[in-house]
Amino acid sequence: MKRGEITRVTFKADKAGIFKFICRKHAPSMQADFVVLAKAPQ
Ligand SMILES: [Cu+2]
Repeated sequence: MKRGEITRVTFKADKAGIFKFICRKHAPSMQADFVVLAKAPQ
């Protein structure tokens, strides 16, 4: 992804958990967590 641009990405979130993603250019100050919730029981 490029700075300042809106980008669309797709992925398969098939595992619940907290996943860290970082900006390589500004690591370690620019990072975030991506949270995938478990599927609700049906
Ligand atoms: Cu950055």
